[in-house]
Amino acid sequence: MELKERLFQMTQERFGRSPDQCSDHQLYEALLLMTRRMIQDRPAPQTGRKLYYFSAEFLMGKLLSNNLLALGLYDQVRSLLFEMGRDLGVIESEEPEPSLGNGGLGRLAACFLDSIAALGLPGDGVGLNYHYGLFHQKFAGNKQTEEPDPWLEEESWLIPTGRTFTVPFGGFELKAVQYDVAIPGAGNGYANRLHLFDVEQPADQPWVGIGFDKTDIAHNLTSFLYPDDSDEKGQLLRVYQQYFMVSAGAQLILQELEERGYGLEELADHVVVQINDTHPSMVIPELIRLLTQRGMSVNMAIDQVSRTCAYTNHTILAEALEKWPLAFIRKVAPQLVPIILELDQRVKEAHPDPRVAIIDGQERVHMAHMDIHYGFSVNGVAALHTEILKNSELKPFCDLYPQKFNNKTNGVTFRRWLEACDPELAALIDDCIGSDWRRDTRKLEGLLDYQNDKVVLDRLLAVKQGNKDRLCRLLWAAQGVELDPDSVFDIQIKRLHEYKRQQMNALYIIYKYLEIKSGKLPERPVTVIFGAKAAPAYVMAKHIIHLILTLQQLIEQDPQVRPWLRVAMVENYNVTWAESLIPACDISEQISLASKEASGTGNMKFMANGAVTLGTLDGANVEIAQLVGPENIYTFGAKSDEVIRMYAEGSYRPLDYYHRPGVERLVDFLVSPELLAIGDPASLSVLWKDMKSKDWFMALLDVEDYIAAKERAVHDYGDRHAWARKMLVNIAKSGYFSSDRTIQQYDEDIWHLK
Ligand code: 26Q
Repeated sequence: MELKERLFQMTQERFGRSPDQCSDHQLYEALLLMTRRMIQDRPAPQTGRKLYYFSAEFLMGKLLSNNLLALGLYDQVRSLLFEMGRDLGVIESEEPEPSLGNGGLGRLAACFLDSIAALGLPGDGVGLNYHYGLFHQKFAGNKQTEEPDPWLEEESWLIPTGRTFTVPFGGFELKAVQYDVAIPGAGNGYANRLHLFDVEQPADQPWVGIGFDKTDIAHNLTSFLYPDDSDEKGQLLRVYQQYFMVSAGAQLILQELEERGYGLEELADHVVVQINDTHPSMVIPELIRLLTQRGMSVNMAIDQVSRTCAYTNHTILAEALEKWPLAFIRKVAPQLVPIILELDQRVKEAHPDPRVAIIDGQERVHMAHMDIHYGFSVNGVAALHTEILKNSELKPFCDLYPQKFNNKTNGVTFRRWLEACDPELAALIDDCIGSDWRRDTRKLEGLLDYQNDKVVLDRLLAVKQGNKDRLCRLLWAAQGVELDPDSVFDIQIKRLHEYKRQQMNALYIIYKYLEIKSGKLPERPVTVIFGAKAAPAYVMAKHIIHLILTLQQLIEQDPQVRPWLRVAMVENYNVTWAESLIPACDISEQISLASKEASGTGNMKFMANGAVTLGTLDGANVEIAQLVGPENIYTFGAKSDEVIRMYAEGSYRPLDYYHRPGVERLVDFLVSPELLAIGDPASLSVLWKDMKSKDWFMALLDVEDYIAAKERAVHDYGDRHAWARKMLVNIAKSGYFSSDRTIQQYDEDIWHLK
């Protein structure tokens, strides 16, 4: 059927009117229904083994344009709408963004699903259908406030499946209702699925004042996504969520195994489970429970499950490694306790070293330890991260099982993060090297031939300028913030965390401000842009947001500084904002304390869109630096081994750095009369004291080097062709960071799906 007819039929069926009589939202809904039907009929790839990617988070972003692109219909739909005097961009903006993730780990899961389907591999996601995504962030009085973030509408990408599973909890049971989101493979006829489980009777209005009833599990289990590990409230509900997800998922696996005609004793031959950080780790004892319940011996069940499950570690921050009190598990899922005790007992018998025990002396269950002992693969997410796991954080385990440890450097899907979000850049690349790079991003290296082609370099600069202009219009429309599109756009967008060091970026702003105030005008104007949500209970992160917003206001009000330095913080930073911010970026801020950022994935997206990285040698920045060479990246700061040594010795003293001549005035500005006049004195002084006395993530150690590196970048920006060459080399070398490559490596080394 013709596309036009399909759309007509859909609007008639749904709204009893023709497309041209529909509102933007009705048109969006009609396109959603049309696209959903087209992909839900697609077959799943069939091969020997099937992957189940278990994750508490899938940060999918909007799906309409993504799915139209995968179907190869995007241009056709756009022209069709254009003929009707409508704009696909406007229609797309009607789509609510499902924010079912905190940040990197959740977005990685979404990129992976896209790549698995595009490679024609059989792999489904397993997660939860949270009714409210991560909170909606607002700014009021230069502080973050949180509001509920409902994303489900009458029509969404969810497909009811009619499947349910009974999940037994201590003292009661709940039905898990399965919804699916179809994941089309770009350029092939396949579709995989994201299975999202929900309770049968979700609460309509889970909000009670600013909190909600965390004990009403039956109605609230899927209400909220947990804001990351720094939020310590509702831990028990978190355990209920985790068990609900893995129990339903494990039952689904065994049901599908049977449907495919295999016996339970063939589980490991036909199924692989990837455990995305420790949030789904209870899938291991749950699968063992289900297998033994169905008559398998304990030994055989443990063997099967150990050959089925693989674990990915995303952090070395000790506080983010999950250790649940055994008492929590006894309350939530008592049937798992004997199994976990048995698993722990076997470990203790084989390995008396208390560092590798599953249950520690305080009766806490170390989820990662269970994964490592009873999984067949443990991977880190960037080369440096994996080395740190092997040589320090998880060394005792690596000594036991060296063959289990492997690296899979993260990647991102270029279909969303270049083709869709930066179509003009994609078209320019096509003009230079043809469109093969869209299927194989390593072909982007062909761009290296154009390093001295002034015409191409000028076009590259023009594309960037267009993206900056567009971002300015968006920010003006959304927040009434007016930016100078001719300034250098320096962007740091990621969750607010002390280790990511947004506070160090704030010290740069203060440096620049003081320079301008003292009459030293910079070479060119700089705009520092932030986007970041702080976990509601993460007090220090909120102080840092307050500092940034207060600096923004101070500078806005100062006609002497404003022409040279601007600060903007995007409200409610999410995937959709990232899609506009990343293409508009000149300098990509990746400034975590070396050793702390497992990989980073924003760094890869920026690089692919022609931003130049300003970063520490941390996470995947190390690999970026190796690929582009020192000419095309600005690195600074302490190296990971120095940092690890300082932590081990406890030898870092922030006061030693605070007293350096250039540093003290920056830190003290936090409690200067200018800033105290507009900011919250209590908040600013807490931050000030912390920076001088604790500075756990060593911002003062690196700040001088950071400022120098940033000033060099801002200076180099002035030689437009030399800068464009750096942009070009970054794009050309970014192909390595495609999640298609990452997934191929997972398949070759871990999954063996073919
Ligand atoms: C844990 C316990 C209770 C509640 C929440 C959590 C929790 C939730 C989310 C713990 C951690 C997370 C998220 C971690 C995360 O996003 N890690 C990032 O993963 C990316 C993908 O591998 C990496 O690129 C980033 O470096 C890493 O920080």
